[in-house]
Amino acid sequence: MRLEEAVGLARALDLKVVGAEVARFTAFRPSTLLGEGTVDKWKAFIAAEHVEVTVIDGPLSPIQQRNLERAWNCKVIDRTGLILEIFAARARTAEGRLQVELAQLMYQRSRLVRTWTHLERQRGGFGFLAGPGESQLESDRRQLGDRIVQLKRELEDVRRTRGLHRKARQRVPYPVVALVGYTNAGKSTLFNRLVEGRVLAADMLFATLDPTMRALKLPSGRQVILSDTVGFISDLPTDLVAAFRATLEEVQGADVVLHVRDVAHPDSEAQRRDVMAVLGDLGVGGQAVDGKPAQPVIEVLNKADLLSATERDILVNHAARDAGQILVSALDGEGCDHLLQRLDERLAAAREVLDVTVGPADGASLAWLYRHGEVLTRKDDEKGAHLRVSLDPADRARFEHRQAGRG
Ligand SMILES: Nc1nc2c(ncn2[C@@H]2O[C@H](COP(=O)(O)OP(=O)(O)O)[C@@H](O)[C@H]2O)c(=O)[nH]1
Ligand SMILES: [Mg+2]
Repeated sequence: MRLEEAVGLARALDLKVVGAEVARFTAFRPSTLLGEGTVDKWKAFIAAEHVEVTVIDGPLSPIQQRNLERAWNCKVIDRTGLILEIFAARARTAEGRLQVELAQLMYQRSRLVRTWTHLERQRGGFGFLAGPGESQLESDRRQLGDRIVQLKRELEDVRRTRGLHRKARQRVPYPVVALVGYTNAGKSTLFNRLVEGRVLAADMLFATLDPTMRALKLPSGRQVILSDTVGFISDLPTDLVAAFRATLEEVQGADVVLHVRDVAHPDSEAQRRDVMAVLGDLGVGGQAVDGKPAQPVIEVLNKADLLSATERDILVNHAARDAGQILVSALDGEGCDHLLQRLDERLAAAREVLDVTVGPADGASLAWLYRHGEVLTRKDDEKGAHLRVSLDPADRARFEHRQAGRG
């Protein structure tokens, strides 16, 4: 399972995985971590397959990393390095990006320190032997330190102005549906399955900007943006927790959250609790925050195709009694149409009814309301059109923002 997760993480970075194996080692090797036989075996494989990156799913010291890179003649990264790469590629908000950069710098700094201690030990503590190597490290370390201080300051600024994110959200033209869940739960497979054949022209915009966002049309004709997120990772190194949470910040702005679960996974229940706890901390799902109702969370019970008949019956029964759960298989498509319908219902249920007057000269606003909402009643007079409309909360906020911009 752990190996599968590591492969999943590598795939999240769009790396093509050509080989994966659990290495057992009997003795601790400070120089290369792995035993000589293992290093040689992989050296042949790496050369034959033209491997460009090797991931060691555990911590590597800088020395071990360098020695393995030399032995294998390819880039070698460890678990923390890999996770940081994923976060860096996926952080979307300003805060997320800063938080990830901060974690990266701290990681680099810890490695510099370790290299330095190592050199010092070799020198046996004779200060006068300090060579150019040391001063280079010293200055690298100082530069990193300066940048870290600066980043922390920027982060505070960003946090102070966090309310501005809401404005950014109002600019998104459709309700946002975010996929969350553990790595390997099947988020990306479901993402691709759901958008299959339903990609919109407007999607071109997102396709070029960001492959993890897609516009799609629900059965009712309602358009939404589906957003894949960074997955939860088991045994996340503690230094990376803040960076991980920052990558989930976009979920706070979502209109509906799809919590994708691998129900065939032995730790499925524990994973569910982890995800719900973190979402709760972020103010997603559960109770209303600041008078704003928390967005609905739909639990997507994925990998139905892997269940035994008995397990399946149990979950089918559960899901039948709970509108918040749906059994699907992203792999064979089972339940996916049902899921899209459920999404439609959730978005419709959240609709708000409001009364607005649109001036006679404001044809654009009128057209906007007809396009995004459902006009329930309309009366026209010399002041303009008086409408009663039902709108998604997200659209209502966008409409108000739009009107404020005009006023
Ligand atoms: N059997 C089965 N495998 C699935 C299903 N959904 C995803 N997978 C597999 O699970 C692995 C992880 O899927 P992926 O979508 O990358 O997970 P993510 O990390 O949550 O994005 C891949 O090997 C998928 O082929 C499913 O419904 N059934
Ligand atoms: Mg994925």
